[in-house]
Amino acid sequence: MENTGALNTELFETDDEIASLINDDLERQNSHIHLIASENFASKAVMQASGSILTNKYSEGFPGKRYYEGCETVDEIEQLAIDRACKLFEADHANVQPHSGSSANMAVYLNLLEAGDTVMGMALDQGGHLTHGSPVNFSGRIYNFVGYGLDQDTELIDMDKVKQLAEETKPKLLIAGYSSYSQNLDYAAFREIADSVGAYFMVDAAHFIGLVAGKAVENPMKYADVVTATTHKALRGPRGGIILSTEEFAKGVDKNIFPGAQGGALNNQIAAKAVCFKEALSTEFQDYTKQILKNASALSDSFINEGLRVVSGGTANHIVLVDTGSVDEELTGKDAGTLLNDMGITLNRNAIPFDKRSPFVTSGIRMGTPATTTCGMKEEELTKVGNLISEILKNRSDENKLNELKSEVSNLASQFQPYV
Ligand code: DSN
Repeated sequence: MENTGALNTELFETDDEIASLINDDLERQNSHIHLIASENFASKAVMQASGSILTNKYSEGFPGKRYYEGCETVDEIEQLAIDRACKLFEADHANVQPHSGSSANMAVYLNLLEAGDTVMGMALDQGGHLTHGSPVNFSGRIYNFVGYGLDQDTELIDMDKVKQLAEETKPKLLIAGYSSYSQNLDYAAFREIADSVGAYFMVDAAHFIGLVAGKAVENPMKYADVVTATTHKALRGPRGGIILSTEEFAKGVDKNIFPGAQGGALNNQIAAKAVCFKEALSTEFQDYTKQILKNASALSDSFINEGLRVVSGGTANHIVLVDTGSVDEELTGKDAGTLLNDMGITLNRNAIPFDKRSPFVTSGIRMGTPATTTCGMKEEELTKVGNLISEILKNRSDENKLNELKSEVSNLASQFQPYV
């Protein structure tokens, strides 16, 4: 990548504490192998738009209908972002203002539901997301969420059980989407279930919208009323959210982002989203997303060959979830994650389905391949990364061996830096 990530001197002159802390993180980003499934490295073009003078403009409203004067340019920018998103995702309508995936989901709930309504989503401890009804999140506090999960043997979503639960609970909204599930979703079956109980159907595509953009996986927009997503994961854009919908829901979505859930739009982030949509419309991006999938398969196979247990038997997307109990029963996700980070491999602890440990401790580690793929790694390197992780976890009490493995990690990371 032609992207040094280096800072301008102004920041050092104004605030050398923050400037040098940013440089510390640049060093961390450049020296580790990054496997957090929801992270990626944005291009310099995206970061330039995000750090631009557009941060100075207020623009409550939408292009052509603002509550402030002087919005001529930001109108053009937002319209470009909308048009590119509609083209990229074959959607009737796009709202590019959500500050995050959580605000995108909030706006959709505000549009489709009343407080107390029943909603079905994937339970957080089975692979769902905080905003799909966790009791400590606004979603679980305001709405009556019913969680579906995985079959205990196959660790796959059991669509018969989803159907049965929908018939019993009659949700007003059915949500498909995950933050730690490594298989594809059966949108046609979800749609049929939603229709059979008179529910709206929403897909939270935050994790895999980049794969959709690159045409590496099916486009949920063909089935859903509304698709929400973030732009900073596999899509490789700036931190933020997006809502795609059919024409029928367009006005409701817009009204519930502004004034419903948010105030002024972040014009710098919207410009950066427009840049990332342009990048994602390229054939290079399509190749990139196909490589993400190949890399995830290589990583998963590597664990299986090392005798580790990969949840749901492998991966069909960018995520690989490993049961740390398959290294040894005492090894928690927390301890594995901490040790690996010290060794230069960054990933996160994650609950495995039917986990007996708390979400802060867990019995699993979650990995994803978007970031390593951005850095140019291919199947050979991801196989190596899987071997290194397995070796580190198996030899975690052997200091000499760990020192040896740490230099192997450092050597590999130095050949695939995001910002050089
Ligand atoms: N918390 C994010 C993740 O890491 O999957 C999803 O929003």
